Amino acid sequence: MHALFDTFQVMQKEQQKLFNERLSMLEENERRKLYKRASMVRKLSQTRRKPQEDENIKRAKSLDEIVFQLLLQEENEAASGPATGHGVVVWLGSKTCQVRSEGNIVDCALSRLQSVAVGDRVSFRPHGDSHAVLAVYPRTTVLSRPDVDNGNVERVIAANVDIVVVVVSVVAPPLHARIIDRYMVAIQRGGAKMLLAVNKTDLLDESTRETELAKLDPYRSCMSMLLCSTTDMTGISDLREMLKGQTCAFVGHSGVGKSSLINAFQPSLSILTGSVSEGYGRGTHTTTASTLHELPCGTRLIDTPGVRSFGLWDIDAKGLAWYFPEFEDFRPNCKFRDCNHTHEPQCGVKQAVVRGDLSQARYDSYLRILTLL
Ligand SMILES: Nc1nc2c(ncn2[C@@H]2O[C@H](COP(=O)(O)OP(=O)(O)O)[C@@H](O)[C@H]2O)c(=O)[nH]1
Ligand SMILES: [Mg+2]
Ligand SMILES: [Zn+2]
Repeated sequence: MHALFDTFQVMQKEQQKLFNERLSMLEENERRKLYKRASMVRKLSQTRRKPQEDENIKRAKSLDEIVFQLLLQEENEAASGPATGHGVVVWLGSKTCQVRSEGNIVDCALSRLQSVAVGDRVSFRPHGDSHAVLAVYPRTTVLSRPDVDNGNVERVIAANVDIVVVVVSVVAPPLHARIIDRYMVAIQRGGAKMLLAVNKTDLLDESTRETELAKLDPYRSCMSMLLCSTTDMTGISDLREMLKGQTCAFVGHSGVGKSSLINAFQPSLSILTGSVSEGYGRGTHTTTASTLHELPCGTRLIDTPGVRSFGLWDIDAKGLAWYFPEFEDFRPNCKFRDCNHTHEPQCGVKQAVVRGDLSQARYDSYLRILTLL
């Protein structure tokens, strides 16, 4: 039996058990073939950025994931027959999802073991009075966070996204810059690009403008940033241009204007926003389920529910600095090759912070995240 699960946190316990069982039923050479196929699938799909030191650990983990997917796919096909269609998941409920396939919306039921995210490419076939998802194809990028109730389970917020638009607002709600650092780590880990959209700039006046926008100074040099407002349409045409033809997820705290921005893009969508009841009959004030909207121009926008906080998935203390790209220039000046930039003497990063070449706020963020890992 393979020594599989030391680093295997991605699947839930139940899935791990099932996976072990299935794998032990296979002959050694079948098992080898399956792993070979999985490694080819991964080569074709994986472009995620990873810290170099962690390469081996991460590799083993995601290969098992792919093997598990292949096993499930084979079983599903053996039980019910080959796929009748393919498409992209555009809406996800608790036991069902909607798949857009050749212009139609197909309702699919999900089994307990299937982990599907908005943006996933899937195959399906008719099953009972609905459809069943057969295979979830390997993801090119993900935006993940730990499950709020069970931190050992990965929650994929969106899959196969080119650009994640992190939306923050000024004044109401006031700018919370800390969440930007956390998103920036998770987005790089998952392989997408990042754009920071600073919304509600119409609320800034002479007295608040300078102090509010100064909070963003640490980010100007390390990410793309756009000031915008859905009230006076500042920045909307630039945003449209930057996101053209791409698949984009809008993320951030509640009330910052994610749904409003998507509406500003394409008013005919008329997504409900703000204090109006939205979602599926729950009477809440905000977006309750992620939804992918495909615009006539081909751009795909994923609206996501607001978050209270944003935890980090599968980031370890040793690799964290890799996700602070501006540290990289100063790393060669560290005395120790494996410097964590904390207590070590002769640390190039700390020296750069003291000289003012690196932002104190970003370095503080690094230390704060480090203590939580
Ligand atoms: N003043 C102002 N209000 C905005 C702007 N964008 C959105 N809002 C308001 O902010 C509230 C929350 O917007 P919503 O799009 O639902 O935020 P979400 O929770 O991030 O999706 C609503 O009342 C919107 O009308 C903006 O640019 N300026
Ligand atoms: Mg919303
Ligand atoms: Zn250092």
